[in-house]
Amino acid sequence: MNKTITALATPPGIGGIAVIRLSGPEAILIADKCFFGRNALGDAATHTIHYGSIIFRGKIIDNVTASVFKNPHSYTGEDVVEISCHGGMVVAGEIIDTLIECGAVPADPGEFTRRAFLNGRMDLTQVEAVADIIHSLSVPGCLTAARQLTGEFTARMKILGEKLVKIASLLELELDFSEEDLEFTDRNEISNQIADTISFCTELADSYKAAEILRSGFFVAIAGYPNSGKSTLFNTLLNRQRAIVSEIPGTTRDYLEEIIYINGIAIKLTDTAGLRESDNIVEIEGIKLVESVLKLSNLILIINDITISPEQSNKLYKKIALNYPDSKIYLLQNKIDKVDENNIGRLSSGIEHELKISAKKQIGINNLRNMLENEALQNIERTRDILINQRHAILLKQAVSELQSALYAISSNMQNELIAIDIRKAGKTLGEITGDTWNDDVLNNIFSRFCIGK
Ligand SMILES: Nc1nc2c(ncn2[C@@H]2O[C@H](COP(=O)(O)OP(=O)(O)OP(=O)(O)O)[C@@H](O)[C@H]2O)c(=O)[nH]1
Ligand SMILES: [Mg+2]
Repeated sequence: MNKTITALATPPGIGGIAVIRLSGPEAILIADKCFFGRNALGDAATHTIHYGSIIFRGKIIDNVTASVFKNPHSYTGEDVVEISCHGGMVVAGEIIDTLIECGAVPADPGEFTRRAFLNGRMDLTQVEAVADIIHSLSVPGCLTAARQLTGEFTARMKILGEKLVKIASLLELELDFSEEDLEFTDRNEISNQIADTISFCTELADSYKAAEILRSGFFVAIAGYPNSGKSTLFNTLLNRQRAIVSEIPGTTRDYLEEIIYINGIAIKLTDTAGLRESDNIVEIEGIKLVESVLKLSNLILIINDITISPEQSNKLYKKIALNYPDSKIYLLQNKIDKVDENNIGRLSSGIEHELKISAKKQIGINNLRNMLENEALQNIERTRDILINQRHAILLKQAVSELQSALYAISSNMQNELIAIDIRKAGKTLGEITGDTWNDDVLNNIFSRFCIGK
């Protein structure tokens, strides 16, 4: 039998109230050992709230409310009692200790949600949506995860899986009746349906990058030669003096990361060390780190000091464009406050994506913010209402390769049973996304992202 688990469900610390969760076959029995209200919780109807005191060994710990949810209509599918007590560092801890003395055990991270999955209250994509909501950094990310919680993604995967099973069954049926006069399913029709499924799955798998932007933010790196004004721009976009700025080239050594929000979209900004040939060991290390930052960036801003020359960074721009073909790159002509206004229009690098700014005097910064927002939005648009994660993307790609091998089998006139095997494999792979089939490793991996009490 499952043990009855307990944990704090709200963040620890000072707050109005704290909520303690208790779930398992003995949840109500254990709560009744220390909760004293007008009636015992054992007599309470499901989905009701009761006022009372937590009293243990003659000592009153707090006045609380207890909510009762009886199985199977609870978050975990088990009997659940949620105790709301006064917030703070002490009371909730005392109540949890009491519940443990009365027979509960401390919950592991994500154990409530894990039980919800094992009891069929949620499928795996919904479990993952819960984690995404908790960790969400941006409004659109949170809303997309919330939509996933309704089970829409699972429903779509189920329809796809059923379609594949139907095709496989048709092929196998032909095999059984091949001696008789059965009308053969049109191979072209089957190939078309498989090809449709392949393009749907590929598109979904490709939206993984966009989903990651919603999860963790749009990654923007600020790079360029020393002294071009990278740290000044970083501070300007952050609205505070976060990075050290100086007229000495090579000021920034480590990279600095901060998140800014533009209309609810999280943008992770990274200021990096100036790129140049150097024999200073610390600086060389800093320059190596820049490469690791650029690799992860969705967008790279190359800052050029226009007072030196508008074309000074062109070589750097081209090199970065070549090395990081997946990232969009903008050239920012900085320090335009130092240029004669009549000349600004004529000065250009000739590079298509170019903006003129003064990081120090805050000229052109609104333009830059709008550009960042538009670029982030363009990338996010590809999420198609579903937050694909790495696990989904790997399975989708696996299904695609299984379906491609089915297509190959059809085009080479292989036997039906061989074609059907590949199609069934793909169906099973899609089933793993929703958790029709799963193993402990998969679950442990998913729940490692959860906190205790969820
Ligand atoms: N006039 C003017 N000066 C600027 C502007 N942006 C930066 N500066 C100056 O340029 C110098 C270098 O600025 P930083 O922001 O430290 O440059 P950086 O690119 O971070 O330099 P490193 O970290 O050394 O690579 C400082 O003296 C800044 O005040 C600008 O828009 N206009
Ligand atoms: Mg700097």
